[in-house]
Amino acid sequence: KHKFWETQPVGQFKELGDTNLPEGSIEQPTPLSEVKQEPYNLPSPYEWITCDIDSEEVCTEVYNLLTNNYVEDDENMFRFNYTKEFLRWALRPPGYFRSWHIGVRVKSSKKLVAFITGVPARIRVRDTVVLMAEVNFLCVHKKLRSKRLAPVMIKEVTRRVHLENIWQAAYTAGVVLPTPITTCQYWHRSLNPKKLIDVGFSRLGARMTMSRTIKLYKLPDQTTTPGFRKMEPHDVPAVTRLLRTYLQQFVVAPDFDVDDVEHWLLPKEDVVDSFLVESPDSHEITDFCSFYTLPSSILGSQSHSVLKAAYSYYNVSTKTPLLQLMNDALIVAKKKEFDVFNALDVMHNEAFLKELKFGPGDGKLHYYLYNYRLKHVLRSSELGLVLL
Ligand code: MYA
Ligand code: JJ1
Repeated sequence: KHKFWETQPVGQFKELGDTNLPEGSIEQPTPLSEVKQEPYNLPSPYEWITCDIDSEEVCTEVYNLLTNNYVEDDENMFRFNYTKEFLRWALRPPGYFRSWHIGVRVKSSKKLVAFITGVPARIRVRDTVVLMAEVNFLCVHKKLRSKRLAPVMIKEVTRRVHLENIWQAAYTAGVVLPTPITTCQYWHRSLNPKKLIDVGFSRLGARMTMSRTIKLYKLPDQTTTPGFRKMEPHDVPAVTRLLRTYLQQFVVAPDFDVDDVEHWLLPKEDVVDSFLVESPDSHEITDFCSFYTLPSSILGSQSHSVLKAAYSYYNVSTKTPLLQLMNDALIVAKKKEFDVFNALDVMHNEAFLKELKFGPGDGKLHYYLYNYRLKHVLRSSELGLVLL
């Protein structure tokens, strides 16, 4: 059934429930001299390139490939529309490798037709911090689908990761592959219900009018938590301490240091927003919330072309109730003119989703590890990792 994935060091369906298999690496590292030194063969019309994402021209080509060919919902009504600034942020974290930004071009025309990326990350699994690649943005042009290009791209990124002496990876997908470490549900909180209904993202509920719906989702103009403010550069050490302590409780979570927090959580306009609560009396940083900006193209609407979505990222509550903190996050997202606020049921998110009027979406997100076996499938609330 999975001719490619059956050959890879990932948990297999037939192993599920076999508690004799140990947790940890599935295959051991080989000496770097034994890693294949030359790229995998592509069908002859195509060639590998390493994408220089710093180059405006290359970044535009990647952006155009993804804008026209990346992930869609199951009814093909919306397509992720990552911005160039977002891609640069996602692909250049501390210690990134340019060689992990991989493109495929048509030799004759030089047209970019496929893409896959990795970025390095320290991921803790139970008590062990593992250096991994986070693999994302796998995309094959619509006209080249089902030609088995994806397995070659995955093998090539694996080879280039191995050349850096890294032997594990983390990734997510909307499709079921062998085998998820957990499966998360997407939830959606309407901020601009009229537009969402107009473009088919949501529907008027039973016995609901447009004006009742607008009233239902109304939010105050101002946040309510005293000391709630945007994160600033001088907050990086305090936020790192807060987040590290918080993430300890999850089975799988990133091991963020100050450089990671500076990169991934310091606000970047139209890319990532972060807020914290500074206690008015003690000036302690007690709570934190963040979301990233990922618009979607609206594929068949006369009235609108882009859906502006915020995605819940990392949130920490120690003093402010999580419900109140996330209500403030909704208020700032609404003010910034997001149409919808999305979240997965990871970490403690279940504690606010229903009460803050999020509804379950029709999408699921499966999380995977490459060359690392877990004995049991996790509950989504045991996951402390959000991938972009
Ligand atoms: S998830 C986002 C993926 N992108 C999209 O959904 C965009 C729209 N779709 C496409 O561009 C294509 O449909 C793609 C497949 C490129 C997805 N992850 O070439 P094919 C398997 C992994 O004939 P195509 C993200 O970016 C499929 O099961 N495998 O198919 C994370 C089959 O294998 P098998 C996938 O449709 C990516 C084979 O590919 C996925 O033309 C993480 C068919 O190949 C998928 N999302 O192209 C990648 N979809 O026969 C893994 C299909 O066995 C990283 N397939 O079932 C692993 C870690 C590597 C590093 C390790 C380091 C140590
Ligand atoms: O956005 C998603 N679904 C929306 C739109 C559905 C359009 C028809 N298919 C949705 N809307 C309902 C919202 C409603 C608001 C009021 C309260 C009740 C709910 O459900 C879904 C997620 O739910 N998104 C996708 O399907 C996109 C792909 C998801 C898989 C992503 C793979 C990621 C790649 C990894 O790098």
